[in-house]
Formats: sequence, structure tokens, C-alpha cells
Amino acid sequence: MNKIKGKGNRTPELFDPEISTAGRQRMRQLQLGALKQTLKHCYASNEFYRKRFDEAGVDPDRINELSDIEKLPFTTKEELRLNYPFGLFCTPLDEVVRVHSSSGTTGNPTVVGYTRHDLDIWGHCLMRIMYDTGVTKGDIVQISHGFGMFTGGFGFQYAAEKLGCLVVPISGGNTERQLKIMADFKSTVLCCTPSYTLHIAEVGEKIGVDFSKLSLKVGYLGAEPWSEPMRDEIERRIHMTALNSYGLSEVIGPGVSCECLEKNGLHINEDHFFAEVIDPDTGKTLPNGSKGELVFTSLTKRAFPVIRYRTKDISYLFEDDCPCGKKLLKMARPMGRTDDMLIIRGVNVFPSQIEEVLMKVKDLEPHYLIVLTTENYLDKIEVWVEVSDSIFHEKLMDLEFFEKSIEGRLYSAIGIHIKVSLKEPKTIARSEGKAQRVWDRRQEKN
Ligand code: DLL
Repeated sequence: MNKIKGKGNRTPELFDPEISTAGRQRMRQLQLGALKQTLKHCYASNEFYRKRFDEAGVDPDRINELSDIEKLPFTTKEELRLNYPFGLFCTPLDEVVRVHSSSGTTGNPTVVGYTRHDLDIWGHCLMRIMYDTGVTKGDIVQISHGFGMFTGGFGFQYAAEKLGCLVVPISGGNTERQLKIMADFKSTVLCCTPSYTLHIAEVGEKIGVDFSKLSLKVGYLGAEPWSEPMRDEIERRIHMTALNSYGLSEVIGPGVSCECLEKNGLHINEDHFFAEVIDPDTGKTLPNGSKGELVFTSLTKRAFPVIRYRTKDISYLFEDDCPCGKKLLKMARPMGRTDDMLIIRGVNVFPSQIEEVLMKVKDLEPHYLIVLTTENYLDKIEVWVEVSDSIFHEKLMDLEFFEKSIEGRLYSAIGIHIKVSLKEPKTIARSEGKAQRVWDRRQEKN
């Protein structure tokens, strides 16, 4: 099996050379044309956009340069939530063939829609990434991202199918089965979160899997933050090239950007997504190289275009003379968020969602602490919450039952298992300033 060696191992050809090597000037021309189309489409089809463009004094017919976009206000997750479920769709609902969704801070999730054309674009964006990093027909692609309302599974499914690969849509979980299939089917490509990949490594090592004998050559890992040391560890233990793949459902899902084999920044699919970095406090657009909040405008989507969507992800943009041949703008690996969103096993969780559930439960006090730990490379989340004086003295059995029932409520609201630990009244530390709701112990040595 041909292993991909990484740096300098350039693929013989690029999938869309006319786009990927277009260079700055040509790319900006392409983007401007597509931006005008998108703005006109939003204006013509959706009241929300019409109103906000009018308020900003922006006539989509009079956009003359890309920087005119700065006249438009940002779009936030909160606005998407307020327009739940389909208020920001820009095509009639009968043209929408798919929805996905991600969590909101509290209350409604954000719902994103795709026409057939949008699904095609999505598949195309990821297909380009995969092809340019050495994946072709004949590859066996194990997709260990979740399928369902999360975008991870389906995005890679479309891309790999378009390439003519054999797709194994195994989804997440059941690690021994993942390993068996990896070995028996001779999977060559893994699409997964980095934390679950490490967990697979660990379970595999425990049951005696020799990863050097498997066929895996490349992994597209993302949906959560990870680091260079984590990449080194994954590559050493799994014997595959690990590439950072970034995206968010509001913009399209995975496929917004990904590293090439140089592993030095993530090339953005700029013909579909216009990227800016802003100062999160002032909203001012920052020059390339300056760290700030990533903002994306979709340039080709129809059902759910986003205009200057604030991702809350911190990164910076840069151009370089990438040896892979692509001239697409790069973003640095996301290095944090401007809000308190936690990503637990690829699932976005806001402390406020947990609080909302807890506060509806009778006999709980409004004092809680979310404790994050790592076990076998997987994030674990637990919530400590005080019970009222009156019920604390009830029998232990009843408290256990109470814990389970709260865990059930959290699971149905958020979709992941959160262990609940009831605490005696007045035992959780009170803060004298801003409440400290999260105790992140993930970096501590076990
Ligand atoms: O996580 C889409 C995706 C699926 C990307 C599979 C890559 C692979 P959401 O669930 O909407 O979409 O979560 C989006 O996850 O704003 C980031 O905070 C975080 N995120 C995604 N990829 C990365 C990454 C998918 N490579 C949110 N590094 C984003 C760091 C990431 N954070």
C-alpha cells in the first residue's frame, strides 16, 4: 500500500487547477462576481436580508469591490436562532432537499438548508480537498464522523462517492468494530475527530492491532480543536498522515478548509467561501496575519447563504507560496473561541444549555460546576450540582435515581451523555466575580 509521506509529496495534478492556482487577482475577480450574485439572491428572496441591506444602505447592484462587503453588518448565531427554523432560507422550501442543525446557546438550535445544487457544491469542496491530498477511486474511506443532524458524516460521504471511492459509513462509536472493519476492509482513509482517532489508537494497541500493517494512509481530522503534538502522536501511533479539516454547519459543514500535505495552514475553498478576520471587540476587518475572529460569507450556496457569519473561531489568514501548488488563501489552525462553547467529542455544548436544563429541575440549587476531564483520549463531561437542603437528607438510593433522571433530561436536550453528581448544599465554591462554571481538567496528567 502506498503510504502518503507528507511534505513534498505533491499529487501529480490538482482537481481544479484553474481555481486552486488562480492567484490573488483572478480569485478576487471570481469572488466579486459570486458575491454580487449571492447578495442579489439574498435581497430578492428574503425579507431579513432585504431589510438589513436597506438599513446598511447597500444596494447589491452597486457592489463594486470585495471590500464593499465591510458595509454589511455581520450575521450571528443568535440571529439564526431567532429565525428558527427556516426564516433565513433563501429558496422556497420545496427546493430544499436537506437540513442539518447545530446546537444553539440556549433554546432553539440553528437549522441550515441545502438545495440539490448546495449538496453538490458541498461534495465538490471536500472532493477537491481529498483528491489534492492523494485520494482517488479505489480508496476505501471509513467515515467515523456521526451521520444525522451533524454535518460531518454526510459531507465526507458525498465527496468520497463523487471520487468513486468505496465508502464505509460506519459513523462514530463501537471502537472494536471500527478496528475490525479497518483491518478487514483495508480502509485507506479515515474521516474522524482527532480525539476519537486517538481513542481508536489506544483501543487498537490494547487488543494487539499493529497499525503499521493496516492500510490507512491519510486521515481528515477535525470538528474540534487539536494541536501539533496531537498530530505527531496520531501519526506515530496510527501510521497515517493526519490532516486538519475545518468547517461549520452554518457555512456548509466540513469542506470550508483543510490542510494539504504540507501541513502548514488550511487552504480555504475561496471560490465558495469568502473569509475575513475581524477584531472581535470592534468588528474592524484585520489585515492578513493578524489574529482575530473568522468571518465567512458563502459565495455559491442557494438555500442558506450566510453573509459575514461570525464563527467565533480565532485564527488568522495568510498567503504563502505553498509547495503543493495551490494558491488558495490559508487560515491557521483554529486556536480557540471568543465564546464559551465547549466541543465534547465533536458535539458543541454551551454551558448555558446545561444551565437551562438544570434550572428547570425542582430541588436543585442554582450552583453548579461543569467538570471536563479526559479518559483514554476522550473528553468526559460531568456536572456537579447542589441539591436543596430538604432533599439532601433523603435516602442515597433516591438521590441516585434523581441523578439518572437529570442525566436523561440533559441527554434529550443536548444529545450527549453528561454525568450528574449531586452535591451537598453549599459545597460548590462561590465566586466573588464572574461565576466560574467550567473546570477544564483536560490538560492535567491522569
Ligand atoms: O464540526 C463541521 C465539521 C465536521 C468540520 C467534520 C470538520 C470535520 P459544527 O458542528 O457546526 O460543524 O461545529 C463547528 O467546530 O466553529 C469550530 O469551533 C469547531 N471546529 C470544526 N473544525 C475544527 C478544527 C463541524 N479543525 C465548530 N479545528 C467550529 C478546531 C474546529 N475547531
